[in-house]
Amino acid sequence: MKLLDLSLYLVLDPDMAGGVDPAVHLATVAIASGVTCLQLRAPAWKKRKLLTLAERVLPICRHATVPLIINDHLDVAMACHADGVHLGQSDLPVALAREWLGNEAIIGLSVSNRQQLADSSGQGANYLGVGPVFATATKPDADPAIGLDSFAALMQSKPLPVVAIGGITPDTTRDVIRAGADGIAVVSAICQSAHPDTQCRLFRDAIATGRSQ
Ligand code: TZP
Repeated sequence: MKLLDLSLYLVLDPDMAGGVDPAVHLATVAIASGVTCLQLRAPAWKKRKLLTLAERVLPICRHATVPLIINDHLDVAMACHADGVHLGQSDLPVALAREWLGNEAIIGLSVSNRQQLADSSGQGANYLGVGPVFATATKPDADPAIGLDSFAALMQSKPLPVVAIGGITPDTTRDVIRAGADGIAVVSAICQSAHPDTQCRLFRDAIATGRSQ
């Protein structure tokens, strides 16, 4: 597997970014500003359009050695030779993704409660996305927010590296890292920002502060 640095994990929503061209631009800016892992997540898009975007973003990621992960769609991940796939609890099983993508692929799994966290062990994922930590409008069908204290309690028995997701901003990043997250995954706070470069740097600073405390 490629080196997996979960520190600042951008979940790029191309609709939020303004479409295909703005999404490609955002990927470039975000990677130049400290994003360490990039996921494409376009729940409303047809696969062909997602594949087209992925094929444009992949060389940008490769140039910076930042892994490109595709949300949900194993076939799109395979078609564009992405570095991996991120799966939800109701997507195809991790074991199948591992079989199809091979040992080198990065496979992430979403987890939103203690039972799912315990069950995630041994499935073959490389990392977990745990959330929503805070309330978020980005995923209307998300489970209720876990809250910082319960998130910290979950981190006591994490079986794999964890990115925290859901409502995370530069202001809350330090606490989430101190609670035990290896990194943070962000959609709206970067995709809707008028200054994504500055925003990414604020996130990086907050991550560093959280780790130093
Ligand atoms: N999974 C759990 S919460 C969430 C996903 C994809 C959305 C997070 O988006 P935001 O805008 O960073 O709160």
